[in-house]
Amino acid sequence: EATYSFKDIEAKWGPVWEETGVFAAAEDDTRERRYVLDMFPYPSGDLHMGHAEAFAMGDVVARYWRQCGYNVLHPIGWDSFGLPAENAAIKRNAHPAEWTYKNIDTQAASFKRYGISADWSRRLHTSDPEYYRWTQWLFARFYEKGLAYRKDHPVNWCPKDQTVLANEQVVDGACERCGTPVTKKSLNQWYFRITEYADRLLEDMDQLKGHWPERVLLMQKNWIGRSEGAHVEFAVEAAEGRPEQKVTVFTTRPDTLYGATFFVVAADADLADELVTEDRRAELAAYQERIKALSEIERQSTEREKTGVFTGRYAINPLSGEKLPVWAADYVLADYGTGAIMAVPAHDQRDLDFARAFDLPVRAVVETGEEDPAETGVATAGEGTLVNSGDLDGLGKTEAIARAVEILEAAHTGERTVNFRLRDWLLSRQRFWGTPIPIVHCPDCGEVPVPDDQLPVRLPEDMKGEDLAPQGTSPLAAATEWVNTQCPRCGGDAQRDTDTMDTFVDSSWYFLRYLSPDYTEGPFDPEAARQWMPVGQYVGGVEHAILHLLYARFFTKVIHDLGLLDVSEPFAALLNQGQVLNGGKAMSKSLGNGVDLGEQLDLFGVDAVRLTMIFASPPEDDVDWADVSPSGSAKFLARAWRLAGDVLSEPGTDPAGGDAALRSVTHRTVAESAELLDAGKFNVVVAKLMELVNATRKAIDAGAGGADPAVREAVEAAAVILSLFAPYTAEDMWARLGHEPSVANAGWPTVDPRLLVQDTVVAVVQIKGKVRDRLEVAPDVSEEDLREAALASPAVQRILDGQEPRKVIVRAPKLVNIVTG
Ligand code: ANZ
Ligand code: ZN
Repeated sequence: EATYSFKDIEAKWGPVWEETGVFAAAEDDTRERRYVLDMFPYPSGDLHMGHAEAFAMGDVVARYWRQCGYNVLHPIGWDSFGLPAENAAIKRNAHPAEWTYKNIDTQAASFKRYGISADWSRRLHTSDPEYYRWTQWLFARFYEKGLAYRKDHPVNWCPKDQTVLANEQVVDGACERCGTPVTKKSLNQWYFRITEYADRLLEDMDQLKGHWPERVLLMQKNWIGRSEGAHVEFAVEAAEGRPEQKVTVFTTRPDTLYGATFFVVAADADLADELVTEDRRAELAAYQERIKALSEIERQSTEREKTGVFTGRYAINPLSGEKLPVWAADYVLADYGTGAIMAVPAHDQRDLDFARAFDLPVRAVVETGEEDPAETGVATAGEGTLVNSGDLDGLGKTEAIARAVEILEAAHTGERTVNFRLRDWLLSRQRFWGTPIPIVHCPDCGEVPVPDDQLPVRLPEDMKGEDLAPQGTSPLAAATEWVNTQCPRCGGDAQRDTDTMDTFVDSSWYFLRYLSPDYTEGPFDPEAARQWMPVGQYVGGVEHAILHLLYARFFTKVIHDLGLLDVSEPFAALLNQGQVLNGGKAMSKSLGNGVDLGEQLDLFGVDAVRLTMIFASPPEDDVDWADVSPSGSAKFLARAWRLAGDVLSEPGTDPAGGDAALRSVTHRTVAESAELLDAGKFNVVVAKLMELVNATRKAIDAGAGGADPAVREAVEAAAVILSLFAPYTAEDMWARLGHEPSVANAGWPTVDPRLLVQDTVVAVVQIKGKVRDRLEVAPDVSEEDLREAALASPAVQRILDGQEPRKVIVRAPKLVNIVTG
């Protein structure tokens, strides 16, 4: 008897797959195309357990679709620009490319060992000049459309990393990477005008409903943060030599205008400095100094005591004509809405807290039936009837909003508007290892894009170690030879832009480059995109729920608008796989609970690790490695593999006439597995497969013997289903069954519907020991279902006559005994 050795079969089949290129997508129009994509990895060290989980999931889909006969595209590549490479290079006095490409090689070897059915011929790295040439080309198109622009802006600045951080890279006021408290700094930065696409990014989520996780859609929606409301213009009265000035506020509640009792501008906005009277300027400056140290979270915290300073000015309410004192405070944010608000303390909690802190009046204008906010300190935000509000009196909230807007519009002091929480995408990074921004600054011509035929603007190759150390400006600024260039427009002396792009730019379009990785006329071949897009299944971690996915959706829409792409949503379906934990906690260096993937593979084999990942839980749930049993998986694989050695009939033997019970199990397993795979319940498929393997072993031992053609049918089906989870074992079974490689293209077994009909058994229902009904049920009916069926029986109900049974004893599938009285 041959014995199962994962080492032997891994060594045998890996090279065969590599040489025959079985997983390459074909230029084949006879089959429907499907695109399966895993979020590409960042090359930090070797693959880890998280990669193993995510890529096992994506591979199930790719392999399943291949078995179903689709022409499957399942590419692989690396997101290879970024800070860790740069930091490693500084430490080792090397060029970041060295570290990056060494790690990529390590990971690529591990992916091959892991048996990922990837099309290696399309491999890409975002740090290759052939790739970033097109990232720059796309930037140029964005620039032409006014979607890439520069502005001075206070930015989040990490004093330790000496770099600008996007809002989302600031966690609780600290740098996401190093934990240093973030400060503000004003810099001239590049932005993408993603806000122009806010509405479409929101609306098009309708296409994704039901195909993307609900919570991801919700996170995107909140991030975009659409608010309907109005702009209302207030005139701030002239004071001590200062002219009258119009200031607009954004409000979602124009119905509450008569309840405004004061006015607040963001203390750190220029507007505060413009408005403040001379005698109060020093006080404002001191206040501004104090709030600089606070994070946005702290500023908006409802726990914190409200702070602020009076500006000495008054604003006139455009509806009531009332004079409202203008304050500067930190709870109003400079970069949301207009940076100024009308404060309605009766109906807005933040305003009420402020009013109580500074003894400002509180006037309710919506009668909600709740207690007086001035007394309770709790603002009333609910529906109600307008009071104390002139023409609005007696109206409900919705009508009052409409009426208020009408009045304001007629008087040209306001209008309906929509405001978004989404900000433009800050893409400049003052770092070296990224895509250079393809712009030249000319003293005469200003900003000049580098012409397409001069792309890529390559990174200098002679910088390393300390050259890359963060200085506040980009390290590229010190590369004089690189920086000094000729203006593409006038030929005069000019300088290159020294910022590089946020690596999220690189990853916003990589899924398009895979379609035609060698294409030289553009970032991708539009014809290939017509054939392959959108991605049919995208797989990756929920940590990318907001930014990466939003940016990729934005890029897709812009590229669509450029006329290069039919679709305007890149990912038709999304799966967020769970995390791999150990002992109920995420693996981490500090907890010392890391599990080394390589060691697991050495111990149990690739297939056992992959099968364990899949079997442990539904794909979107976490897997606790402390609770799973790769050795159990390995035993199961050996059991399945041995079956292939017991098959005595020839390939192609007609299974008709074989063991009927086994055939029924086989066909039901195949049919149910297909349904479960379509529904993403991969773990249940493994359970079904285990049952099939057990049933087959039983059938062989019970007398059918290995010559029974139903046994071959069962083992072949098992090998095909197993190929989704344990490709090496399945491939070897397939060979032992007398077939040519690869099992990956064997084709999903055809189901004979006649064999799906399950036998039924008769369950007897007794009441107080007397037989009252007989029910036809499935042999594997659950106790619960049988109990329910028995109690629902008309015969039983007639006798019970509304009485609650005292006890129901269920012995599935044969007997239900109901005890009454
Ligand atoms: C008056 C009012 C009365 C408001 C009321 C609310 C309730 P969302 O829904 O998040 O868009 N606001 C506007 N700009 C702000 C800023 N820069 N910083 C802090 N708060 C700001 O919130 C819109 C509401 O938040 C606006 O409507 C404004 O307060 C406040 F009973 O205006 B409201
Ligand atoms: Zn010029």
